[in-house]
Amino acid sequence: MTSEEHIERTFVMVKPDGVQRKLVGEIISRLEKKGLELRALRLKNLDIETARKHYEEHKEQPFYDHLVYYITSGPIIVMAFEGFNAVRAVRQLVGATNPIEAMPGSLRGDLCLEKVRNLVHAADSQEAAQRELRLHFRSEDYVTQMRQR
Ligand code: FUP
Repeated sequence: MTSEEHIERTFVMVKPDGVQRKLVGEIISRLEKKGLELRALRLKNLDIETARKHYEEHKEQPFYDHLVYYITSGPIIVMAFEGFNAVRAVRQLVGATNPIEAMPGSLRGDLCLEKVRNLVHAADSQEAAQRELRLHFRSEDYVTQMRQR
């Protein structure tokens, strides 16, 4: 293990198109097969206020209102995954923002076509991961240990 490799937690969301297309299992499966561990998971509808906070960094962008509208349009899955360099590992598995540019083999590269309906959101830095995990989870949502038999 080098100094750059450490266990971290990241935030992942299956967007409304992923839930609607029944790709939740496929998405979780690919992340788990990579070796990442699921620590928290909820199926929910995002309220507008939380959606606005989630996409705060884009609030000056012309597509901001559409992003908020879309992400609140149907159920989503929010997840916390843990593992070595989890932020970068998940971003690699998710692929580029525009699915046309996402590499084949990545989730977006293999499974979607449109920029807004691009299946998955994943935190792009450790700071973003911390912020997004705090926004979507409470401390009691995390499960870290198997119960002793
Ligand atoms: P990503 O981190 O890959 O999810 O992408 P960004 O945080 O840059 O963008 C967040 C969302 O905004 C994307 F999922 C899609 C949408 N978006 C647009 O609709 N148009 C753009 O030009 C850029 C992003």
